[in-house]
Parts: sequence; C-alpha cells; structure tokens
Amino acid sequence: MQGKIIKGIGGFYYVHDGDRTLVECRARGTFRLQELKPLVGDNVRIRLTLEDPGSGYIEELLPRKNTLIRPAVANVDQALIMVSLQRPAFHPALLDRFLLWMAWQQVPVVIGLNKLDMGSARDEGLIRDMYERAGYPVCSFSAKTGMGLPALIERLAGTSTVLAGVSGVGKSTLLNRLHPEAGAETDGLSRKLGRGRHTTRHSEVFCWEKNSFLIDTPGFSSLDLPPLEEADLADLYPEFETYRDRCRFRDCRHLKEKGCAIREAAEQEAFSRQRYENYCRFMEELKGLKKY
Ligand SMILES: Nc1nc2c(ncn2[C@@H]2O[C@H](COP(=O)(O)OP(=O)(O)OP(=O)(O)O)[C@@H](O)[C@H]2O)c(=O)[nH]1
Ligand SMILES: [Mg+2]
Ligand SMILES: [Zn+2]
Repeated sequence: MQGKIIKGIGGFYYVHDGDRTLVECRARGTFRLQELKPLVGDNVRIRLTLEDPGSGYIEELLPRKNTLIRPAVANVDQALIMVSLQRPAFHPALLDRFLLWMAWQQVPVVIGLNKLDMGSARDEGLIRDMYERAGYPVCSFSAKTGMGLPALIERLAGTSTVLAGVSGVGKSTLLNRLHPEAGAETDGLSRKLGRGRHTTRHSEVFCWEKNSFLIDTPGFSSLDLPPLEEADLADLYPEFETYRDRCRFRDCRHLKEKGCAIREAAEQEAFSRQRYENYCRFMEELKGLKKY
C-alpha cells in the first residue's frame, strides 16, 4: 500500500493512506545504507505487518519533488514564513534569514504577518512595503480573530505548504483556524519576555481541504545562514536582480566597492535600505564563519 508520512516520532513514521488508515511504521535498514532518511511529507510504499494491520514498515521512498533541511520536510510547493507584529516582536533580520534559507532551497515563499489585532496599521504597512518591494507576496491577518484570512486561504488552497517561523508567532493557531480537527496545541507566551515556548515539538502534515496540505513545524528561536559562499549571497535577494549586472566590477560583493549598482540603488531607496544593510551584516557573518 502507498501513503504519506505525516509525522515521525522516535524512530516511528506515521503513514496515512489519504483515506482513513494510519499505519505506524519502521523504516527498513536499506534507507540508512543509502543515507536516505524518511522525512515528513515523503510519499512511501509500505508493507503491513501480518499480525497487526496497524503497523508495518516502509519499503520504498517514492521520488521527491524537493527536500528541505530547515525545516526538515519533503514535497512542499511553498513555505508560509510566519512573523508577528507583536509578541514576539518583529525582527527584519530574522525574517531575512528565513527568506535566505527558502531561496537557497529554491522554495517559493509567502510571508504571513500575523497578530494584526495586536499591532498598529502603520507597522503593518511598513513591513508589507519593505517585503513587497523585494518581490515577496505578503498576507496580513489575525489567526485569532480571522481578520485577513480569505486572501491567505486563496494562496494556500490546492498546495502543500510548510509553516515556518519562530516559536510563538501563531503557526499552530493558524492551522487550527483553518482545520479545527487538527486540535494542535497552542500556548500562551512567556509573559515577561513575549517569547514563544516551543509548544509544537514535531512536524506534522494536515490535509485541511481536498488536495490542500499544511505542515505545522516546531519554531526555532535563532537561525544560522545557509551554507553559502560569499559570492552567492546576493543571488538570494530577488530585488538585487536588476542591478547585479550593472556594478563596475564583475566580482563585486556589493559592499563598499566603487561603482556598485546595488549599493547605489539601496541608497536611493529603490528597495529597502534595511534589507541591504542586513545583507552587509550577513556578508560579515559569512566571512567570520570561514575563518574559524
Ligand atoms: N492576539 C493574538 N494572539 C495570537 C494570534 N495568533 C496566535 N496567537 C497567540 O500566540 C500564542 C502562540 O501561538 P502558537 O500558535 O502556539 O504559536 P506557534 O507559532 O505554533 O509556536 P511554536 O509551536 O512554539 O513554534 C498563543 O497564545 C496564541 O493564542 C493572533 O492572531 N492574535
Ligand atoms: Mg506550534
Ligand atoms: Zn555591486
């Protein structure tokens, strides 16, 4: 029989056949030899145990559309990177890190700006503008009140979307809103710090509408950069695209070089200057990583 791995806990994989059956499976040793680790989202062929039809083992991993490292899932069409206006506070550099990971993994992105009920319309506008100018679709909403959700639902329907974002931004709350049967645990934030409490512990796939999947994932609190060469960082910024070939030097790193078209464009606010400044910081970080 065939199915999809909807979650993996402690060496067991839970395989759903798309109808009603959920089978607890172990993976066969051969995957380990091939260094292929089954991932949540994998489509697999399984064999049921004779004595117990509720358990079985994975015989074959079917070909993947893609494989993500952060978060570790397979077969997604896009990522909804969630941030919140407040609690936790919005940090552009952190969102930029998520965007770099997704660009590096070649996964299309929708930015979900949550907790619209808590923040000001002015902040919402500034953030939206900053990222729309970079070419990213932005949906603002409140998973709690339902405000703004129709536009988001349009983007999610008919896709397999992985939810990503730091702890506490409301990933599981959104999932429950779209699919109450999920009954995902959500938690109050640490009152003093306004930080998330790492409520979701495992990634899990939910089918919330026909052919529409959401993958809830645990939020991380910090994020390193993808394993990049310095020369490749600029390629992950969609808004640099039109300027990249106009720099005076071919090997321009777009920092302090003379005749750098990207820096000039940032100074003229052709796109968000803050995104460019974070780019410069990330370049420093990549240089530092190389030394040690
Ligand atoms: N005011 C407000 N609170 C929200 C909204 N969405 C989520 N919350 C609250 O934010 C807190 C964290 O929500 P979760 O859904 O658990 O966050 P998460 O992103 O799944 O967090 P992890 O599982 O730890 O990664 C909960 O107390 C939610 O009730 C919203 O739109 N408005
Ligand atoms: Mg959660
Ligand atoms: Zn340049």
